[in-house]
Amino acid sequence: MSLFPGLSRRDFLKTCGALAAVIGLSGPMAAPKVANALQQLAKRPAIVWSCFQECLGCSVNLLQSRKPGPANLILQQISLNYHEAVMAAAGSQAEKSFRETVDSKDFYYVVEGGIATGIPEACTIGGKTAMDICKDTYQKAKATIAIGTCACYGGIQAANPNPSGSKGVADFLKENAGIANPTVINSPRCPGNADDTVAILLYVLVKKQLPELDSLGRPKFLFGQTVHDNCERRGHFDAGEFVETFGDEGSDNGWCLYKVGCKGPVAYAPCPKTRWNANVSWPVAAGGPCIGCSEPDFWDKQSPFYEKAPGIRLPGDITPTQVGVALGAATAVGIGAHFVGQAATGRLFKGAPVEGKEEDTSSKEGGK
Ligand code: FSX
Ligand code: SF4
Ligand code: F3S
Repeated sequence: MSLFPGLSRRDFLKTCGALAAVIGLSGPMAAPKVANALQQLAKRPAIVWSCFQECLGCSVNLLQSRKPGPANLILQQISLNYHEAVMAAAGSQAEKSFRETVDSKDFYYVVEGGIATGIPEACTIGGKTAMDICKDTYQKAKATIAIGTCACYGGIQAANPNPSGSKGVADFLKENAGIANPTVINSPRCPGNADDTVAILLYVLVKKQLPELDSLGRPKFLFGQTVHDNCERRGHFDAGEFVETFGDEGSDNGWCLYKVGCKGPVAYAPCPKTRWNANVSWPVAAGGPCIGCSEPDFWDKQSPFYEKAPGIRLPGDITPTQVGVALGAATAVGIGAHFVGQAATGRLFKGAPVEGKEEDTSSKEGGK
């Protein structure tokens, strides 16, 4: 009997092939390797999923995953032991499942939403604040993934003036929970993309190590390039062909949206490659500019959303190609410098450290 009900062997292998490519495996044995790894999992990995300050869009994206598709495939292979919004259990039953799973220390932790640090009572579950839940659960997890820009960097709750003191998980752990060098795998975008999250989980499960992260905690295999790098309208940017106002001739021709606010040149995300809604489309393809939702503080720093990004010169100043080269070089230097800094301080490739000191994670699945 198939391990994956409703999925033919052919579709299963096809999906495994797509997943293999995303996590950087190639060659004829890549798909069988992923398929084998999934089938050989001794038991379904347990997931604890916390929902803090957010809009639930990240969960909705997971729940609406297509079939067959990466998220749907992995959903059949994990045990979602606790998820406030979608679990069947409630009240003390739900709390029991949460406690048992967390105390087992044999689980992966997914956080959706920011942490209210200024007004901790602004976000409580079962009488405990998000701060207490997140700190305790992080310390017991095999690895922690922050899904969505809210969990990564605070998101909309953290927009100026940030009344509740909302922060992303890593900043909260560092600045409010006394954990010097937390390891949190950030999977931003607003909402978080389920395919990204399952790709990260798969990477950890198949490769038995954490992915290489950029300076903002994002896996480089997913977030290593800008939207602009892979945009289907990039040829028009290079040719100096821009939409000047929505609805003009350039709009009809599918020209570049930079002048009407596209932040693709500064947004690190795989949107043009993996797209959204079962690969159907993504913001720029649909005619709207990228608003840089993969970046910290995008509500404040990338707005106004329909005005061009400051600091990038266009044809007439220097050539578009030079713009791309200059921008790429600047951002690459930024990432490189932070990455070296992280490696030097030993923050990369570590499992969840215990408070105050880094734990030896060599025996942990997901550690290195
Ligand atoms: Fe945040 Fe998730 Fe934005 Fe919403 O729940 S990343 S507000 S669209 O989707 O956390
Ligand atoms: Fe695409 Fe935006 Fe870059 Fe234009 S500015 S090429 S629309 S990502
Ligand atoms: Fe966000 Fe831009 Fe992608 S707005 S979803 S990073 S195209």
